[in-house]
Amino acid sequence: MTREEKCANKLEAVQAFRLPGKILSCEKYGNGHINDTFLVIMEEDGAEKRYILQRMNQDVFKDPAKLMNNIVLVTDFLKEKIRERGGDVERETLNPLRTADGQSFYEDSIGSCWRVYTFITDAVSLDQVRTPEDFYQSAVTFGRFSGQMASFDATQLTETIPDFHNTPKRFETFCAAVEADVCNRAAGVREEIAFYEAHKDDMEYCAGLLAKGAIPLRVTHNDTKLNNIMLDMKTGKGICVIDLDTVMPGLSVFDFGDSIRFGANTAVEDERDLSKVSLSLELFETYVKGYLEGCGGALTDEEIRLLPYGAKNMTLECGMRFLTDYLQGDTYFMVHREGHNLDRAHTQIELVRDMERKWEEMEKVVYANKGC
Ligand code: ADP
Ligand code: GN1
Ligand code: MG
Repeated sequence: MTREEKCANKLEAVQAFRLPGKILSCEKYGNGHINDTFLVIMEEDGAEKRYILQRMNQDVFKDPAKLMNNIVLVTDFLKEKIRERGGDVERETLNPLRTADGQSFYEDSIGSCWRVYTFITDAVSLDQVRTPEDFYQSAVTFGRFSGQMASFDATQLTETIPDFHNTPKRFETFCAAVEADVCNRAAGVREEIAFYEAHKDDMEYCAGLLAKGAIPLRVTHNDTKLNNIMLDMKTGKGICVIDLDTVMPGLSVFDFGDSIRFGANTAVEDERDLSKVSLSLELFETYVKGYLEGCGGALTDEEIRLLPYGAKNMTLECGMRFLTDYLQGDTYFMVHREGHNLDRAHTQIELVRDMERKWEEMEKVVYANKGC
């Protein structure tokens, strides 16, 4: 079934949530690579109200019921925290709605699973940093999220994607994809394959330290892209962390690193002109400051030392995942053009090369800010 076919019953899904008023529109929305997201506009008593409808990607998330259980647990927990500090629970966390029969998601007649969130109003999610302040705000907000989740009982959570950031395992999957070469694409990407083979040791470094107990496993977000955060349109402040599908035990340095990979790149993730790709040291420093501030002193000295390694690890891992998906026929990430995953892999390779050129400066930035 194509994605369009899987989304055929979107209006049936909207109805299952008994949203008040009449449906004005239900259109594709946002730039996520995983779920099918729609903006639903309802009209009630002459006023418009917005909602986010999502078809959960069941190829990626095999058990929607367990996934939604995680989201309900995490958002209920966050609501308590927000109430304690007198915040606005409607805007500072995702709010999953219930179906008419009290379920957190709706399974339609062809097996597609849907959820609805209230729309976070007067806020934006960005695909590229506009000003360093945006990035600083996202750092503080993701850091604060990790700090808040420190007192959450991780044993309640299902691992929604096992081995999600197990980079050595991702490398094995990549090697198997090269070997299988189901689309006969490997011959055209020999250099890219060699790049990842040459970086095998780098991709084992953080995982090795975790295995030795040198860094702790924490409850982390695991998908800390800039567009997974909402910024207030008026104040510019980071208000809410979204896309909670991958909240699971993980490494703080990977949450940090994924933000750098996406947000401190001077080009967009799928830029074809590789001369635009580089690591902005200014944005790197901005994020270090904001993240350490947001975490509120929770990170150990070893975690702080490893921040540049987290950035490199996540850029290597993500690029290798894009290349793996290219080799396997683009079945995982949503693609919008021929070679889209390969273009994405190229930006990630270029970004790693630039990090390697700027490695000493990255370490100096972390050292200079470690007291933040
Ligand atoms: P994916 O897993 O595919 O990345 P997301 O949950 O990140 O899906 O949603 C995609 C986009 O939809 C986000 O980047 C954001 O722009 C928008 N979005 C998601 N949830 C909300 C919400 N509750 N309010 C406003 N916008 C949202
Ligand atoms: C996906 O869901 P989205 O678009 O926020 C992916 C991340 C990748 C990212 C690359 C569940 O994130 O792991 O880093 O694309 N999410 C999942 O842009 O695989
Ligand atoms: Mg997202």
